[in-house]
Amino acid sequence: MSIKAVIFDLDGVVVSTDEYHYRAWKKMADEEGVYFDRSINERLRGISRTESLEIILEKSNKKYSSDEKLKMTEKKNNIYKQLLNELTSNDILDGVIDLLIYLKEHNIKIAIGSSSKNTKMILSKIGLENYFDKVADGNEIKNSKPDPEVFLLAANKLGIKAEECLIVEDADSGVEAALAGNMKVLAVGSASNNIKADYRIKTLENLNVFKKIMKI
Ligand code: B16
Ligand code: MG
Repeated sequence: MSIKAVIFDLDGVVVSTDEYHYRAWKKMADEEGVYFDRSINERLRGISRTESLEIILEKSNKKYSSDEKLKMTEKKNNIYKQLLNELTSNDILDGVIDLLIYLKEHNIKIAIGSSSKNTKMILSKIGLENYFDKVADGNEIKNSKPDPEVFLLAANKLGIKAEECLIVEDADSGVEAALAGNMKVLAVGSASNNIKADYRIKTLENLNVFKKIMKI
């Protein structure tokens, strides 16, 4: 089966917002007196905001009400959005633009499949708001990665069968989601050692990898 569409995760694949997520959660956790570090942060890749908070609160003995939890996710998101003010096209990760141009030249459809509810704002800040054929994000789904919902939604919007899509992911939860959706998956960055992925690569700078996968 040949690949007709590539669906990109956003945070950690197209743009380096993952560091901003870390800094925002860290500030929120410090203010609440909850322990948080970079290894816990790694578990949050691809996971929704509310589920991320539950993982962070595993380190706390205190019981929080749903109202308190809502306030904590709001606080984190406000800090995160403030940090995103600094975001420009310079934050697009190496190799991404060349790859998108290459795929468009070869009539491969491109989409975003992200758990983030800030997807549209981020795409606008980095100047790619009109670049993708379709965008599926955290505002449109009930179940975040490792559930395949966001990727299946993106494929559906593109009108391409799941098995004809290649997912590009930096999170183990996203690799699981792609496989659960019967899609091919290329793991990059933090997920590049994930042996469950069909393909693995450290960064997106090498177009030859795509030439082989896509047979174009
Ligand atoms: P937000 P992705 C995910 O985006 C991030 O990896 C994850 O760390 C974050 O918690 C999630 O989006 C929700 O983000 O708080 O902006 O709605 O990697 O699926 O593009
Ligand atoms: Mg990601």
